[in-house]
Amino acid sequence: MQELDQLEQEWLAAIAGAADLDSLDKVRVAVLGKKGAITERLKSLGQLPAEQRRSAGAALNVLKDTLTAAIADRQNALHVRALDARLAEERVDVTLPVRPMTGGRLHPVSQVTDELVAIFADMGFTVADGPDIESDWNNFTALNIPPDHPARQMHDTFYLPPDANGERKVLRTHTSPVQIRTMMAGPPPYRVIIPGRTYRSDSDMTHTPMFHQVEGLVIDRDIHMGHLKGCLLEFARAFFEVDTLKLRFRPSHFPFTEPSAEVDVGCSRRGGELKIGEGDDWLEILGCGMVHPKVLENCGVDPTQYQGFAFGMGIDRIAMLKYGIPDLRSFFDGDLRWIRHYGFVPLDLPTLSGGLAR
Ligand code: 2NL
Repeated sequence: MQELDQLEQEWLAAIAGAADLDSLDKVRVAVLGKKGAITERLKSLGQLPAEQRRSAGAALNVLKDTLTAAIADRQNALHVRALDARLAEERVDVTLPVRPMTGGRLHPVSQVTDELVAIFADMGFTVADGPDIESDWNNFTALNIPPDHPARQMHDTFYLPPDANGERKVLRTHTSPVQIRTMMAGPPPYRVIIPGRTYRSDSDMTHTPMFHQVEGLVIDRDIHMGHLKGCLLEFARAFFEVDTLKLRFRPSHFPFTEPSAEVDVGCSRRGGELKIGEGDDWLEILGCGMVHPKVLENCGVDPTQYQGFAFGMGIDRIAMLKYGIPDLRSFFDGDLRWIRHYGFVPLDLPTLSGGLAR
């Protein structure tokens, strides 16, 4: 008994002295574990004479309960202490003022992408994205561009080396494969826009091998070309910030839409200065059309029940038009003086209520 009292004092001291959860666990194993001191003593009770066995067993069990409770208490205390330490270390003073913005600027492509998202989100669109490296099927075949179609050569595609199955992946030539993925992933209705990087093997004054596109897709029962015109007119007026801006739809052709149209904005070029939204000149900004029934079919959408429109435009091009940037290739030079001149302050987020750009 004397011996147990002494052990109790020693072990309680060890528990109280454990500085962290790891050392506390070592004490627990040494005392209560499979080969722990209490466990071994309980096992050896059988060797005692019967008259001592009962009282010795009772005393050991009391000690075991005391130590178990002490360990649990200590564990709690250490948990709280660890949490307090973490909270103190990770404290953030949310009342601190924002660090003054001196250096960084948003690229006009990022700015215009944010503006597009703000405008279309306000109309109820969601934003989708997908990989830059695509299957031939998602990029061409599903879009009614079969293997021998001349559009494939027109696209000047970057092909990757064939994989083990002989499949040649491509750098997407437009963001349409993301619409294909969207339609394959679940049932209509769809109302999405997809801004992103696109690639074509083309490089001159007005083309870069990597460029940016935004495409939109609206599919539901009873969607018609009137919706297409209304949607794009609202977009163009919000984007160019001219309430009276006019659009002109010209018949065109794309393999994935029928009918198809190219869209011009009204503009003036008086005195060599381009002004968008006034005057009686026209400037092409995008292509669009009613989604071809074959494209819907390819994606498992029943064209007798659902139809709708799609559109696509070059983000780099509309950024140049809106912000008067003369040279496309300057977008990708990484010139600090250029980004200081044409860039945007990151904290001025484009919103419809607060203004798209300041
Ligand atoms: C342009 C023209 C366009 C589309 C893109 C599209 C996507 C699907 C189905 C049908 Cl999944 N159409 N996209 C439609 C018409 C025109 O882009 O000039 N882009 C720069």
